[in-house]
Amino acid sequence: MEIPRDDLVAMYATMAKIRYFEERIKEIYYEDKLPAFDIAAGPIPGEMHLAAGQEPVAVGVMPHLRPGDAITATHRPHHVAIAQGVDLKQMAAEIFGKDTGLGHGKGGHMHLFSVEPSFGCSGIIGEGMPVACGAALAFKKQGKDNVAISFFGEGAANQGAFHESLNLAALWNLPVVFICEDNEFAISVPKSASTAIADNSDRASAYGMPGVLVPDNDPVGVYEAAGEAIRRARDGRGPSLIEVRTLRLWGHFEGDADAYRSDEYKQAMGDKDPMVRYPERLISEGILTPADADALKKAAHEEVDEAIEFARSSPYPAPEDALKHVFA
Ligand SMILES: Cc1ncc(C[n+]2csc(CCOP(=O)(O)OP(=O)(O)O)c2C)c(N)n1
Repeated sequence: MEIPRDDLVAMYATMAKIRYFEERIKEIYYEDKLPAFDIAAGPIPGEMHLAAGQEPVAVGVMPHLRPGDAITATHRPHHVAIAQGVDLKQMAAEIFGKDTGLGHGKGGHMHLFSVEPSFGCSGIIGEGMPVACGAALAFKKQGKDNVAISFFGEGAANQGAFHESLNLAALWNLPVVFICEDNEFAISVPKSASTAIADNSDRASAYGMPGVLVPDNDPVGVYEAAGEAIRRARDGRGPSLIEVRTLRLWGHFEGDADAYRSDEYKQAMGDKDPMVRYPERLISEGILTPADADALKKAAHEEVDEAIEFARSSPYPAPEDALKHVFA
Protein backbone atom coordinates (compact mmCIF):
# COMPACT_ATOMS: atom_id res chain seq x y z
CA MET A 1 0.00 0.00 0.00
CA GLU A 2 1.32 3.44 -0.98
CA ILE A 3 1.11 5.64 2.10
CA PRO A 4 0.88 9.42 1.56
CA ARG A 5 4.00 11.22 2.79
CA ASP A 6 1.86 13.56 4.90
CA ASP A 7 0.48 10.58 6.81
CA LEU A 8 3.95 9.13 7.42
CA VAL A 9 5.14 12.48 8.73
CA ALA A 10 2.01 13.17 10.80
CA MET A 11 2.44 9.78 12.49
CA TYR A 12 5.98 10.71 13.52
CA ALA A 13 4.94 14.18 14.75
CA THR A 14 2.19 12.64 16.86
CA MET A 15 4.50 9.96 18.23
CA ALA A 16 6.90 12.70 19.30
CA LYS A 17 4.06 14.55 21.03
CA ILE A 18 2.89 11.41 22.83
CA ARG A 19 6.35 10.39 24.00
CA TYR A 20 7.24 13.81 25.35
CA PHE A 21 3.84 14.11 27.06
CA GLU A 22 4.42 10.77 28.80
CA GLU A 23 7.98 11.78 29.79
CA ARG A 24 6.78 15.07 31.31
CA ILE A 25 3.90 13.38 33.17
CA LYS A 26 6.33 10.78 34.52
CA GLU A 27 8.65 13.47 35.89
CA ILE A 28 5.91 15.61 37.38
CA TYR A 29 4.11 12.60 38.86
CA TYR A 30 6.96 12.01 41.31
CA GLU A 31 7.05 15.61 42.56
CA ASP A 32 6.37 15.55 46.32
CA LYS A 33 5.53 11.79 46.29
CA LEU A 34 8.96 10.53 47.31
CA PRO A 35 10.72 9.16 49.35
CA ALA A 36 7.74 7.28 50.82
CA PHE A 37 5.78 7.13 47.56
CA ASP A 38 2.69 8.83 48.91
CA ILE A 39 0.30 8.18 46.03
CA ALA A 40 -2.09 10.91 47.11
CA ALA A 41 0.60 13.63 47.22
CA GLY A 42 2.04 15.84 44.51
CA PRO A 43 0.53 17.67 41.55
CA ILE A 44 -0.84 14.43 40.03
CA PRO A 45 -2.47 12.29 42.73
CA GLY A 46 -3.60 8.69 42.17
CA GLU A 47 -2.37 5.90 39.91
CA MET A 48 -0.59 6.57 36.63
CA HIS A 49 -0.32 4.18 33.65
CA LEU A 50 1.89 5.50 30.88
CA ALA A 51 2.08 4.25 27.31
CA ALA A 52 5.67 4.99 26.21
CA GLY A 53 6.45 2.40 23.52
CA GLN A 54 2.83 1.93 22.44
CA GLU A 55 2.69 5.06 20.27
CA PRO A 56 2.59 3.14 16.93
CA VAL A 57 -0.73 1.49 17.78
CA ALA A 58 -2.46 4.82 18.29
CA VAL A 59 -0.90 6.83 15.46
CA GLY A 60 -1.42 4.11 12.83
CA VAL A 61 -5.17 4.35 13.27
CA MET A 62 -5.41 8.14 13.42
CA PRO A 63 -5.03 9.03 9.69
CA HIS A 64 -8.09 6.92 8.81
CA LEU A 65 -10.49 8.62 11.21
CA ARG A 66 -13.21 11.10 10.30
CA PRO A 67 -15.19 13.57 12.38
CA GLY A 68 -17.89 11.74 14.30
CA ASP A 69 -15.99 8.45 14.68
CA ALA A 70 -15.95 7.14 18.25
CA ILE A 71 -12.97 5.79 20.17
CA THR A 72 -12.79 3.88 23.42
CA ALA A 73 -9.52 3.25 25.23
CA THR A 74 -8.27 1.86 28.52
CA HIS A 75 -6.67 2.78 31.83
CA ARG A 76 -3.55 3.50 29.69
CA PRO A 77 -5.19 6.07 27.45
CA HIS A 78 -2.93 9.05 26.77
CA HIS A 79 -1.43 7.90 23.46
CA VAL A 80 -4.83 7.10 21.98
CA ALA A 81 -6.39 10.36 23.17
CA ILE A 82 -3.52 12.45 21.82
CA ALA A 83 -3.53 10.66 18.46
CA GLN A 84 -7.23 11.26 18.12
CA GLY A 85 -6.81 14.97 18.73
CA VAL A 86 -8.39 15.27 22.17
CA ASP A 87 -7.65 18.79 23.42
CA LEU A 88 -4.20 18.53 24.97
CA LYS A 89 -4.65 21.36 27.46
CA GLN A 90 -7.95 20.06 28.81
CA MET A 91 -6.52 16.55 28.91
CA ALA A 92 -3.46 17.66 30.88
CA ALA A 93 -5.68 19.66 33.23
CA GLU A 94 -7.85 16.58 33.85
CA ILE A 95 -4.76 14.57 34.74
CA PHE A 96 -3.76 17.28 37.23
CA GLY A 97 -7.30 17.24 38.72
CA LYS A 98 -8.07 20.80 37.65
CA ASP A 99 -11.40 22.49 37.02
CA THR A 100 -10.39 23.28 33.41
CA GLY A 101 -9.99 19.55 32.69
CA LEU A 102 -12.14 17.44 30.37
CA GLY A 103 -14.18 16.25 33.38
CA HIS A 104 -13.60 19.28 35.62
CA GLY A 105 -10.82 17.36 37.35
CA LYS A 106 -13.11 14.67 38.72
CA GLY A 107 -12.12 11.78 36.44
CA GLY A 108 -8.34 11.89 36.42
CA HIS A 109 -6.02 10.17 34.00
CA MET A 110 -8.03 6.95 33.56
CA HIS A 111 -11.31 8.75 32.87
CA LEU A 112 -10.73 11.14 30.02
CA PHE A 113 -13.90 11.98 28.10
CA SER A 114 -14.30 14.18 25.05
CA VAL A 115 -17.43 14.81 22.98
CA GLU A 116 -15.69 16.04 19.82
CA PRO A 117 -13.54 14.17 19.00
CA SER A 118 -15.57 11.39 20.56
CA PHE A 119 -13.28 9.68 23.05
CA GLY A 120 -13.83 7.77 26.27
CA CYS A 121 -11.75 5.50 28.48
CA SER A 122 -12.08 3.70 31.79
CA GLY A 123 -10.20 2.10 34.65
CA ILE A 124 -12.44 -0.97 34.30
CA ILE A 125 -10.65 -3.53 32.14
CA GLY A 126 -12.72 -4.50 29.10
CA GLU A 127 -15.25 -1.70 29.58
CA GLY A 128 -14.61 0.01 26.25
CA MET A 129 -15.53 -2.91 23.99
CA PRO A 130 -19.29 -3.07 24.65
CA VAL A 131 -19.38 0.74 24.70
CA ALA A 132 -17.83 0.81 21.22
CA CYS A 133 -20.46 -1.71 20.07
CA GLY A 134 -23.12 0.67 21.38
CA ALA A 135 -21.65 3.59 19.44
CA ALA A 136 -21.41 1.42 16.31
CA LEU A 137 -25.02 0.30 16.68
CA ALA A 138 -26.08 3.95 16.94
CA PHE A 139 -24.14 4.82 13.75
CA LYS A 140 -25.79 1.94 11.94
CA LYS A 141 -29.31 2.87 13.05
CA GLN A 142 -28.67 6.51 12.13
CA GLY A 143 -27.45 5.48 8.67
CA LYS A 144 -24.05 7.14 9.23
CA ASP A 145 -20.80 5.78 7.83
CA ASN A 146 -18.93 6.49 11.05
CA VAL A 147 -16.98 3.75 12.80
CA ALA A 148 -16.21 2.93 16.42
CA ILE A 149 -12.74 1.78 17.42
CA SER A 150 -12.03 0.02 20.68
CA PHE A 151 -8.46 -0.23 22.02
CA PHE A 152 -7.78 -2.76 24.78
CA GLY A 153 -4.88 -4.74 26.24
CA GLU A 154 -4.17 -8.42 25.68
CA GLY A 155 -5.14 -9.02 29.33
CA ALA A 156 -8.61 -7.68 28.55
CA ALA A 157 -8.97 -10.22 25.74
CA ASN A 158 -9.64 -12.84 28.42
CA GLN A 159 -12.57 -10.88 29.83
CA GLY A 160 -16.13 -11.93 29.07
CA ALA A 161 -16.68 -8.43 27.65
CA PHE A 162 -14.27 -9.20 24.79
CA HIS A 163 -16.11 -12.36 23.72
CA GLU A 164 -19.58 -10.89 24.18
CA SER A 165 -18.64 -7.79 22.20
CA LEU A 166 -17.08 -9.67 19.29
CA ASN A 167 -20.08 -11.98 19.08
CA LEU A 168 -22.61 -9.18 19.08
CA ALA A 169 -20.58 -7.02 16.69
CA ALA A 170 -20.43 -9.88 14.17
CA LEU A 171 -24.06 -10.93 14.67
CA TRP A 172 -25.30 -7.39 14.09
CA ASN A 173 -22.65 -6.57 11.45
CA LEU A 174 -21.57 -3.47 13.38
CA PRO A 175 -19.05 -0.88 12.09
CA VAL A 176 -16.54 -1.48 14.86
CA VAL A 177 -12.82 -2.28 14.90
CA PHE A 178 -11.29 -3.99 17.93
CA ILE A 179 -7.61 -3.24 18.44
CA CYS A 180 -5.69 -5.37 20.90
CA GLU A 181 -2.54 -3.68 22.21
CA ASP A 182 -0.48 -6.74 23.07
CA ASN A 183 2.33 -5.52 25.32
CA GLU A 184 2.71 -9.09 26.64
CA PHE A 185 1.97 -8.25 30.27
CA ALA A 186 -1.19 -7.66 32.28
CA ILE A 187 0.40 -5.97 35.28
CA SER A 188 2.97 -8.73 36.08
CA VAL A 189 1.21 -11.65 34.34
CA PRO A 190 2.75 -12.64 31.00
CA LYS A 191 0.36 -13.53 28.23
CA SER A 192 1.77 -17.06 28.14
CA ALA A 193 0.43 -17.60 31.68
CA SER A 194 -3.08 -16.32 30.94
CA THR A 195 -3.94 -17.07 27.33
CA ALA A 196 -4.29 -20.53 25.78
CA ILE A 197 -3.30 -19.47 22.26
CA ALA A 198 -0.41 -17.36 20.99
CA ASP A 199 -2.34 -14.88 18.85
CA ASN A 200 -5.55 -13.21 19.96
CA SER A 201 -6.17 -12.36 16.30
CA ASP A 202 -6.90 -16.09 15.77
CA ARG A 203 -9.95 -15.69 17.99
CA ALA A 204 -11.62 -13.52 15.32
CA SER A 205 -12.47 -16.49 13.11
CA ALA A 206 -14.55 -18.00 15.93
CA TYR A 207 -16.79 -14.95 15.64
CA GLY A 208 -16.82 -14.81 11.84
CA MET A 209 -14.74 -11.69 11.37
CA PRO A 210 -11.26 -11.01 9.95
CA GLY A 211 -8.39 -11.16 12.44
CA VAL A 212 -5.09 -9.53 11.55
CA LEU A 213 -1.81 -9.68 13.43
CA VAL A 214 0.63 -6.77 13.16
CA PRO A 215 3.73 -8.59 14.37
CA ASP A 216 6.03 -5.68 15.07
CA ASN A 217 5.47 -2.36 16.75
CA ASP A 218 5.37 -0.48 13.49
CA PRO A 219 3.13 2.51 12.68
CA VAL A 220 3.08 1.54 9.00
CA GLY A 221 1.87 -2.01 9.75
CA VAL A 222 -0.86 -0.61 12.00
CA TYR A 223 -1.76 1.99 9.33
CA GLU A 224 -2.27 -0.72 6.71
CA ALA A 225 -4.26 -3.08 8.94
CA ALA A 226 -6.40 -0.30 10.39
CA GLY A 227 -7.01 1.23 6.96
CA GLU A 228 -8.45 -2.02 5.63
CA ALA A 229 -10.54 -2.72 8.75
CA ILE A 230 -11.94 0.81 8.90
CA ARG A 231 -12.79 0.75 5.18
CA ARG A 232 -14.68 -2.51 5.67
CA ALA A 233 -16.58 -1.10 8.61
CA ARG A 234 -17.52 2.13 6.76
CA ASP A 235 -18.69 0.10 3.75
CA GLY A 236 -21.10 -1.88 5.92
CA ARG A 237 -19.00 -5.05 5.77
CA GLY A 238 -18.81 -5.44 9.53
CA PRO A 239 -16.27 -5.67 12.35
CA SER A 240 -12.61 -6.72 12.45
CA LEU A 241 -10.06 -7.58 15.10
CA ILE A 242 -6.48 -6.32 14.90
CA GLU A 243 -3.76 -7.44 17.29
CA VAL A 244 -0.55 -5.42 17.50
CA ARG A 245 2.55 -6.69 19.25
CA THR A 246 3.66 -3.59 21.05
CA LEU A 247 5.99 -2.63 23.90
CA ARG A 248 5.31 -1.20 27.33
CA LEU A 249 8.70 0.40 27.91
CA TRP A 250 8.03 1.40 31.53
CA GLY A 251 6.34 -0.29 34.50
CA HIS A 252 2.63 -1.19 34.57
CA PHE A 253 2.03 1.91 36.67
CA GLU A 254 4.41 4.54 38.01
CA GLY A 255 5.93 3.14 41.20
CA ASP A 256 5.98 -0.42 39.79
CA ALA A 257 9.35 -2.03 40.58
CA ASP A 258 8.95 -4.02 37.33
CA ALA A 259 10.88 -6.94 38.86
CA TYR A 260 8.92 -9.48 36.81
CA ARG A 261 10.79 -8.47 33.63
CA SER A 262 14.49 -9.32 33.36
CA ASP A 263 17.22 -6.83 32.52
CA GLU A 264 17.72 -8.65 29.20
CA TYR A 265 14.04 -8.26 28.38
CA LYS A 266 14.16 -4.56 29.17
CA GLN A 267 17.35 -4.09 27.16
CA ALA A 268 15.81 -5.86 24.15
CA MET A 269 12.71 -3.63 24.41
CA GLY A 270 14.88 -0.51 24.52
CA ASP A 271 16.66 -1.64 21.36
CA LYS A 272 13.29 -1.76 19.60
CA ASP A 273 12.08 1.64 20.78
CA PRO A 274 9.76 2.94 18.02
CA MET A 275 10.79 6.52 18.77
CA VAL A 276 14.27 5.58 17.55
CA ARG A 277 13.40 3.11 14.81
CA TYR A 278 10.61 5.00 13.07
CA PRO A 279 12.42 8.32 12.50
CA GLU A 280 15.54 6.39 11.42
CA ARG A 281 13.44 4.68 8.79
CA LEU A 282 11.83 7.94 7.59
CA ILE A 283 15.26 9.51 7.30
CA SER A 284 16.79 6.52 5.50
CA GLU A 285 13.89 6.49 3.03
CA GLY A 286 14.36 10.21 2.34
CA ILE A 287 10.95 11.14 3.73
CA LEU A 288 12.44 13.36 6.43
CA THR A 289 15.84 14.97 6.88
CA PRO A 290 17.32 14.89 10.39
CA ALA A 291 16.59 18.63 10.56
CA ASP A 292 12.91 18.05 9.66
CA ALA A 293 12.67 15.39 12.37
CA ASP A 294 14.18 17.76 14.94
CA ALA A 295 11.83 20.57 13.95
CA LEU A 296 8.78 18.32 14.28
CA LYS A 297 9.98 17.16 17.68
CA LYS A 298 10.57 20.73 18.83
CA ALA A 299 7.07 21.82 17.78
CA ALA A 300 5.57 18.80 19.55
CA HIS A 301 7.49 19.60 22.73
CA GLU A 302 6.35 23.22 22.69
CA GLU A 303 2.72 22.17 22.42
CA VAL A 304 3.11 19.75 25.33
CA ASP A 305 4.93 22.31 27.49
CA GLU A 306 2.10 24.78 26.91
CA ALA A 307 -0.51 22.21 27.87
CA ILE A 308 1.36 21.29 31.05
CA GLU A 309 1.73 24.94 31.97
CA PHE A 310 -2.01 25.43 31.41
CA ALA A 311 -2.74 22.48 33.69
CA ARG A 312 -0.36 23.59 36.42
CA SER A 313 -1.69 27.13 36.50
CA SER A 314 -5.40 26.19 36.37
CA PRO A 315 -7.54 26.25 39.52
CA TYR A 316 -8.78 23.18 41.36
CA PRO A 317 -12.56 22.61 41.34
CA ALA A 318 -14.29 24.49 44.17
CA PRO A 319 -15.37 22.32 47.14
CA GLU A 320 -18.96 23.50 46.68
CA ASP A 321 -18.88 22.02 43.15
CA ALA A 322 -18.09 18.52 44.44
CA LEU A 323 -21.49 17.16 43.34
CA LYS A 324 -21.58 19.01 40.01
CA HIS A 325 -20.80 17.09 36.79
CA VAL A 326 -21.05 13.72 38.55
CA PHE A 327 -23.76 11.07 38.77
CA ALA A 328 -25.03 11.53 42.32
C1 LIG B 1 -12.51 -5.46 35.63
C2 LIG B 1 -11.13 -5.20 36.18
N1 LIG B 1 -10.40 -6.22 36.69
C3 LIG B 1 -9.16 -5.99 37.16
C4 LIG B 1 -8.64 -4.73 37.17
C5 LIG B 1 -7.22 -4.48 37.70
N2 LIG B 1 -6.30 -4.25 36.59
C6 LIG B 1 -5.90 -2.99 36.26
S1 LIG B 1 -4.87 -2.98 34.93
C7 LIG B 1 -4.93 -4.65 34.80
C8 LIG B 1 -4.15 -5.37 33.72
C9 LIG B 1 -4.60 -5.02 32.36
O1 LIG B 1 -3.79 -5.63 31.40
P1 LIG B 1 -3.99 -5.36 29.87
O2 LIG B 1 -5.44 -5.45 29.54
O3 LIG B 1 -3.09 -6.28 29.14
O4 LIG B 1 -3.56 -3.84 29.68
P2 LIG B 1 -2.15 -3.14 29.95
O5 LIG B 1 -2.10 -2.75 31.40
O6 LIG B 1 -1.09 -4.11 29.58
O7 LIG B 1 -2.15 -1.93 29.09
C10 LIG B 1 -5.75 -5.21 35.79
C11 LIG B 1 -6.00 -6.66 35.95
C12 LIG B 1 -9.42 -3.69 36.66
N3 LIG B 1 -8.99 -2.43 36.60
N4 LIG B 1 -10.66 -3.94 36.13
